[in-house]
Amino acid sequence: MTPHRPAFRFPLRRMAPTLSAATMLLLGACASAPTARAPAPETSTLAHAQAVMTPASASLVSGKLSLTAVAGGVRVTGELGGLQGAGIHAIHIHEKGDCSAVDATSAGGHFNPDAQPHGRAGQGAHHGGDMDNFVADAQGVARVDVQARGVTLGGNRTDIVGRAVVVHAVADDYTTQPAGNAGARVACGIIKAVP
Ligand SMILES: [Cu+2]
Ligand SMILES: [Zn+2]
Repeated sequence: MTPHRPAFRFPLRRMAPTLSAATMLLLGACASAPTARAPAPETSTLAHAQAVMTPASASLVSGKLSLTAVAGGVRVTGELGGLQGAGIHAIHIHEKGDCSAVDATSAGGHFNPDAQPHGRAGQGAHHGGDMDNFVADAQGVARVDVQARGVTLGGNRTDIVGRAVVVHAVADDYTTQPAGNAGARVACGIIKAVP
């Protein structure tokens, strides 16, 4: 009789493709797409600019506004006259420095360097050109002191020099897209650097 060779059976270790927990974590991290990076904030390279406001849409609104670079944006101050008595009015920075159209539509829409919805400056998402409403007195005179946030005097992407300030017939509701339902454009002025 032939000696029976014992058949040593080595159990086949099933090498299941088990990945270590650490590897899984790494894979997971790589799988999730990186979140869109916000563009780098710019700083103003100019201290001052001004906008001489002239009537639009057959209004009598005019005046001179001073623009000053401040932390986080640009402050707009000055006096406007010729408004139709007491009332609340929208004021924005529009994308094009072109006030040639009689209704100032040539100034384009609100300056919006960060591709945001229309809103209220400093409160949630808003255009770079969005600013708070101002109030006119019974004589139709208004002292403006508002601020745009996320824009600069000089710089590159967020520069507002060469764009336009536009005043509207009624108040901005800070909500309606794309421009706050602020009515006709009653004054327009191109933003120019002050030497
Ligand atoms: Cu406007
Ligand atoms: Zn806006």
